[in-house]
Amino acid sequence: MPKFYLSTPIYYINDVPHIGHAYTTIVADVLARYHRLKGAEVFFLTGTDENSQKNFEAARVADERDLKKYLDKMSAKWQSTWDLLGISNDDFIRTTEKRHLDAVKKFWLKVQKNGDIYQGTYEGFYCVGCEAFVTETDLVDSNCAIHKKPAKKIKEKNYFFRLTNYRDALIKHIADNPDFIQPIKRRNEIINYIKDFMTDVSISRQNFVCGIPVPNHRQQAIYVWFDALINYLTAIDYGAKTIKGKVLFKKLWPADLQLIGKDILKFHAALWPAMLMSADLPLPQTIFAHGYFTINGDKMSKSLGNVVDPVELAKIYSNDAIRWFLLSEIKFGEDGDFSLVRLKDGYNNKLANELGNLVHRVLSMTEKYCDNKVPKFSAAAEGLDPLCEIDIWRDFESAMDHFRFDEALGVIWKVVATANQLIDKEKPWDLAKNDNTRGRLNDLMYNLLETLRQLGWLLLPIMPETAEKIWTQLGLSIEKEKAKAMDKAKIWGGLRAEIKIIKGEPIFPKIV
Ligand code: ME8
Repeated sequence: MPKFYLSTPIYYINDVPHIGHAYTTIVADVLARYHRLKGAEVFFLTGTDENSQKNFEAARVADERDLKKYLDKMSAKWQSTWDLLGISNDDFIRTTEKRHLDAVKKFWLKVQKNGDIYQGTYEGFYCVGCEAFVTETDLVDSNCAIHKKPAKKIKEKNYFFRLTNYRDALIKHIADNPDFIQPIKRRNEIINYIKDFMTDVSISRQNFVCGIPVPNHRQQAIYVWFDALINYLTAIDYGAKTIKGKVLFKKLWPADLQLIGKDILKFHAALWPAMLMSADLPLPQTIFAHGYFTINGDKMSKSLGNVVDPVELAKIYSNDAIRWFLLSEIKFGEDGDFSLVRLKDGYNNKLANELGNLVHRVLSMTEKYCDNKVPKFSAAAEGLDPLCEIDIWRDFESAMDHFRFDEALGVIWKVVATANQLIDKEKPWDLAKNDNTRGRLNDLMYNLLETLRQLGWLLLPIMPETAEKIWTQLGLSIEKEKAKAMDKAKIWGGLRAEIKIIKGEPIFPKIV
């Protein structure tokens, strides 16, 4: 069985998740479900980045003196958000866990042994918002250009990582492995950075209140990014001393896909692979940096009061509607805009009027014209060709395999539109009036019902709750249907005649 190890970034917990964090996590969930369908053993990781100054300051603002208590509370909030959104992660890593401390220690000692860590003095700026050492070119009037807050000037003795040792090896790896950094524009961006701007980086902070201590030098704490990146190894037991731990690591590493936003490209596409090279570990297959989106044209920010809470939104529209909107609205990899007006319009037009209405009308007609049962199918009559044929599946899988989720949804909606048109053309209400056309009516209805079953399969990774609702209304057992291998399930004709349908409420009720 092939394996598929994918991860999201681990998020800072100085605040609760917003729709931007949900975006990355939802896309990861879609891919995890898709690869499970294809029969892979999937390991889907997300979690929280906790040893950061940002979190420490947020705890103080929240008047929480006990940092651990604050971190426990916030991390639980993130995990519960993903639960409410139906995210199917296999593990949730916290960087304050013992397993992570062990992994970081092991990793540091290995890199140190390989000669890539040295002591030096860092003199320059640090932006707490970015949790990064920044240069004067990143500042506008002494403020960080992104966070609009003053960067702190610091001068301290700390440890450095010989990132520049890996300049040539990184360039070569990126050139030899076109899928390594995606999309292309991010690959070009990172090549420029590695060639022209990359320097050695400071990887510890002096006398620090939070952070994992440098092995054998407790006055220094490991820089939060050096610590955080290692989470991808920790979760598969890199730090474990037992044989069992080594099995998981051997099976799953290197990761197949690491999803990130473009804001953290440099850390993942330069520092991280260099760290892995230094620790004699293979590099992930693909690092995909998606774009950033704005809210109604503005950057999402607390001060603008436009931070969108994904859970509140899902309460109104449903989890699947949010998933559908994010994937169809924003071309994956590009920047985009999230508009509540477009969400509502899209929901009513595409989900309620097109998909929802197709399901409801087909089941209503089955109730009315076919005695509430799936009719027998005689033979493919002229003009009633299967709507989900090989080409549909091929186009769908090709879109999914290349991260083109908007196109994958386009394929699904092509089936929905064709089915709706077929009903309008064939007019089952007329076919039902005449005994001579009974056979054609049955063929038509079978065709439409089988299309719904297959739509369930196409929708399963992207809109899993909708897929299950469709199957339930078709009278299918969700468990039995899911237990089928995808290759078998997509063969036309899998719906058995005579099963009783269970028509329910419209799956996407209109929202006014
Ligand atoms: O950077 N549009 O955590 P973070 C799209 N802890 N995606 C967005 C977004 C937006 N407007 N806003 C946030 C960190 N994201 C580190 C990561 S990993 C070893 C350490 C998503 O809480 C996107 O995935 O700041 C981005 O990369 C991530 O949230 C940043 O999360």
